[in-house]
Amino acid sequence: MTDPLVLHTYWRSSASWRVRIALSFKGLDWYGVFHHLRKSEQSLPGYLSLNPQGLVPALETSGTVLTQSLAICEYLDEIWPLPPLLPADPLARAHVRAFAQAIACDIHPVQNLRVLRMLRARGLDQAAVDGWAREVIETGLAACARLIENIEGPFCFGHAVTLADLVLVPQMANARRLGARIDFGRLEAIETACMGLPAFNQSAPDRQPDAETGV
Ligand SMILES: N[C@@H](CCC(=O)N[C@@H](CS)C(=O)NCC(=O)O)C(=O)O
Repeated sequence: MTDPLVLHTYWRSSASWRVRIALSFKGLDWYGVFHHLRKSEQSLPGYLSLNPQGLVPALETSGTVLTQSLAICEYLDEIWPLPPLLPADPLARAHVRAFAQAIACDIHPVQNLRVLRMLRARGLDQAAVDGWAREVIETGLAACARLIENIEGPFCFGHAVTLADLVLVPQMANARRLGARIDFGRLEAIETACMGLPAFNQSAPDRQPDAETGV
């Protein structure tokens, strides 16, 4: 595996952040190609030829293009198994995946940029659109907190970082940016523990080369 890993990313994309954490957690070198989502660069023909969905992230590796952040993270975990992103026990793995998918499938897509743009295009004013995003995040994260309420930290599933943490931390940042109520003590404690690790804080949005200030 000698070809470079090329990540198509955007600094504030939470799905891209998941993959940036995974790459860093595995100690992998990569370089980024940046697509400015608010300028709709993800919809330009050149990028659509790589990812017909017009979404970031996408990862170029081994002569192909991988899409979907969770699929990318699991691919990285299979090729570079250490440190692992999933527990060894099948039941524990299923719980971790369920938590990750609760965010990646049931919260994030409903408050994604293109959905919020569609709502505005259909006549909702900005306050109503923001309220939609906040409600989706608050109800979704409250359910996530309950999913792990009986598990001791510091991370979602105990003493080891898992895929669940890679998905939770970027979603917490989205929640804060969109003004959602996130006083879910346990989730915030997990976020703090994760952000104390280089893989999380070095891959954070404001530390990316394409980061903008004041937006
Ligand atoms: N399920 C996809 C979601 C990807 C996604 O929604 N990416 C967002 C940024 S976080 C995006 O590219 N949005 C552009 C748009 O909505 O047009 C994944 O996990 O990779």
